[in-house]
Amino acid sequence: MSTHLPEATDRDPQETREWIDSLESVVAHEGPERARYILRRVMEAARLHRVEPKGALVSDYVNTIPVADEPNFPGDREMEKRVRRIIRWNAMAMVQRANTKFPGLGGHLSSYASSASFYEVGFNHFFRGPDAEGGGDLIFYQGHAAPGIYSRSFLEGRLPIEAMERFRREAQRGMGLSSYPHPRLMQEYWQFPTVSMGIGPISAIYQARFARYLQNRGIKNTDASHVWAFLGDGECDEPESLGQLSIAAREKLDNLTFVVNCNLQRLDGPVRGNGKIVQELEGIFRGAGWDVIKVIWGPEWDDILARDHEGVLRRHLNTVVDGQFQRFTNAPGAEVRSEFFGKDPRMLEMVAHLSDKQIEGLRRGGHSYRKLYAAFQRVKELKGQGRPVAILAHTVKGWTLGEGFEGVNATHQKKKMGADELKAFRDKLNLPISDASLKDAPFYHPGMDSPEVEYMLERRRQLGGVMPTRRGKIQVPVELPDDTFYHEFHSGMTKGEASTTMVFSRLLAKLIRDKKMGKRVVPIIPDEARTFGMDALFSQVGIYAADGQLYEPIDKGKLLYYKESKSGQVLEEGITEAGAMASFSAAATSYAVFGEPMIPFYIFYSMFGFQRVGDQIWAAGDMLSRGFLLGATAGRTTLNGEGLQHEDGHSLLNALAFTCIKSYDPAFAYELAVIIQDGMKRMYTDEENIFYYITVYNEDITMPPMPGNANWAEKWGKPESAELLEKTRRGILDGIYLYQSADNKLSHHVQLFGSGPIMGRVLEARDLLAEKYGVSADVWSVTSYGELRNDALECDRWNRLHPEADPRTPRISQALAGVEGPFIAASDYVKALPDLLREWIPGRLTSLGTEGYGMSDTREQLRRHFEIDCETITIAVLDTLRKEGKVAASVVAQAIKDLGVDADKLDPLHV
Ligand SMILES: Cc1ncc(C[n+]2csc(CCOP(=O)(O)OP(=O)(O)O)c2C)c(N)n1
Ligand SMILES: [Mg+2]
Repeated sequence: MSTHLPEATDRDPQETREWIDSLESVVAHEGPERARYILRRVMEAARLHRVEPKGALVSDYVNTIPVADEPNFPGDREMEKRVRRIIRWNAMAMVQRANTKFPGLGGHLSSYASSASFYEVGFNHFFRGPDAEGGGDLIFYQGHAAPGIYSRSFLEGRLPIEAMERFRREAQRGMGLSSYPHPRLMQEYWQFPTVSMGIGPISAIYQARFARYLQNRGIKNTDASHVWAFLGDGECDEPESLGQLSIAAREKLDNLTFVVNCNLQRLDGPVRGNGKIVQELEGIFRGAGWDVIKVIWGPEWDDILARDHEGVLRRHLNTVVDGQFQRFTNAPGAEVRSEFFGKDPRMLEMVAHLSDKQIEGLRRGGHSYRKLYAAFQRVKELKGQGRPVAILAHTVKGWTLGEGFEGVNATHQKKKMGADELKAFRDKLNLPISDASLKDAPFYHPGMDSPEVEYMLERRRQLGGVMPTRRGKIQVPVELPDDTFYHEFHSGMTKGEASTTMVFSRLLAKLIRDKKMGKRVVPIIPDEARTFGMDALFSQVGIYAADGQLYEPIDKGKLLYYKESKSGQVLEEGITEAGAMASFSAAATSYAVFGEPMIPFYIFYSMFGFQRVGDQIWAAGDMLSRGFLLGATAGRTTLNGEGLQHEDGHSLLNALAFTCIKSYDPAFAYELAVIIQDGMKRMYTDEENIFYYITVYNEDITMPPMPGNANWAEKWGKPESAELLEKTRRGILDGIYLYQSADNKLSHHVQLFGSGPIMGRVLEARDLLAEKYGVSADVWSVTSYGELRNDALECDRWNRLHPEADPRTPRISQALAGVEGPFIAASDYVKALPDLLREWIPGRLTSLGTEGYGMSDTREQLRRHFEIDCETITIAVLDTLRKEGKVAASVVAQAIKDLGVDADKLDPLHV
């Protein structure tokens, strides 16, 4: 990556010098524009001859902004320094005090210490607060820097000292401060969770894009709002950090800035000991189409670099690897002089006028207010150019914390300072904290009427208010469609078939067309719309494309053509579940971030949800997302030909661990409609901080009418029943309802649970059991094992803690009160799901499901393999009755034979 060419390899230095002299002469006499023009022409010629230099994306290891172009710093430098010092102290104190009183609580000193100046320049001069036009800027704070952000709020009078004392002690609700930015825990403070490395950066990109989406669709003017994402250089190792950079450039997101804290260290040691992380990142960002502003050296270097007429120092800076720079962090000036500058007598000459102490004081750029201000100001100037910007700021990890911290490999993990370190730190910061109290590392607040606090508050007033600030509630009511809107989905089909995916697609299209809330619907699809039969949406509402459509689509003229449009509604994300998930989070938190509630429906291959982007889903929960995740092509055997990397039989089990997610596995159209209708009400009217995961399948079935309604009554020759209709609705939402009871009880009677498409196999087994084996069955539709379990857990816990009160009865127990077992449950998901309810099932439970990797084959073969087809369910029922002592083993053995099931077939668990 380095552009460095060693002088030793120059065959003709005289000739080289002449070329350089000509260039310098053009710069001096005709200006930089002309020089740039000539260079571009020369490069064109070089390309023609195939001799263009490699690595041209990387510039020298010096500041991008020349000294001459640095603006004057407009703030009160001394005042801001004092503010910064107080914040630095308190950021240290909160970690120090927490760990002194409660060893093991943890926290970080070094990350904020290295990045304090970034934030302070931002807060005092750039970050626009919530009252600013467009709702202000959106800031992704580096997770481990949280103590510094709290300390600023403390100074501003937003956080009382009691809160500062409760860093990382949140069990007493409403009192403590969360370890990292967690909106879930501090709902009026943090906006974006950033601590799982990589999730902040990718979220920031899609947040900036979503701002444009709202703008281009005419929903909100977000033009003035800027997204700032602060991340670590180590964090850039994560694929999520850099993997989507190109979309930011493609979408011309000049409302987005990454500020990378390049302290050259991660947790264990150097980020690129043998390389140069800043240079590597510069190449990556530029290659992806970003502008890069490097802030490498502090002002102390200006004069030295100005003496580097031959470029010898620059070449040296280009070659010294990060591990070596790290070593110089704490080295005495004399050593830096001899080991660094001493590599060439010309470099020694450049620093000959400096004392060793002055050499020791040569700062890195990321600690210079002036240099950072210039970089941030340049970002502002670049707005309108259509490019996102990355500021790569060179810093020292643990800066100002003393020798035990600065640049040492263990610095990330150090939670406490020793007595001498505290004293040295206090002296360095020049704070009025007495020697006697030093050991306690007391918080320091100069008073709300002190000039420091008045200054910082005035700066914030000018910039639109204090930050971070999160709006917790929906400000614009969402008018949801009434019951009649859903009736068509409740009525079932008399002929033809549909899959739940098709039903969902129709429901979504109808929601989009709704006059009142339709515009708030955000369909998100990662290159899979055709798979899900949703491509009609492309022409109906258009695919969002910031540039509109610059070409004539190949299918133009057809009814369903590929329509891209600036006001398009569909987010067709391409093949990036991570990107799509980031879009989901942006849309799902728009109610809080932009004050515009949006309703995302993100539909994806269910296999590529929880297990692929699970951590992002977790973060979406942290962010208090509201919306719908649709796990399509669901079911281990229903998606049949695709094999073990596609066929999902466990995402519903994954979903259970995400307690803010309501997960459902509907079998029928009306179940799906009931769940979505209720979900929208809960999230957008009742303001519950939940979101949904619903599995939808691609197996076509004839959708039945909803028990209780007119079509149902007609079909079964029964009276219409509003009561039954409501009971069914409630049951669907609770997780279980009686779908069909047996007309007549036969010699044996069982209860069958079915979910998703396996409900069809359960119904077949019911018929076979009645016909051949004298077994009758009631059939229950289980729409959510997860919901039932969570409710049961909640009741049990409440009862345990209120032993003298009337006990609460779990919904599963209410539904099955007086029902006699045994119970046999089957779904296209793992047996572990029904097993989770075992404790509350009033009788013997046999769980059937799809543990195992699976394979590709027809649905019939796969269902036989996993033992969830009609015959294997029948055998399981008979065997359950055998265990109950109701049928003989020989009956089961005979059934195995008669039904053609191979008793010695492969156990699916082992495939
Ligand atoms: C996904 C993930 N993996 C691992 C960690 C643990 N971790 C926390 S901070 C850190 C090092 C961070 O280094 P860097 O990004 O360079 O930040 P800085 O040096 O500014 O502290 C690691 C590995 C994490 N938070 N998230
Ligand atoms: Mg780092």
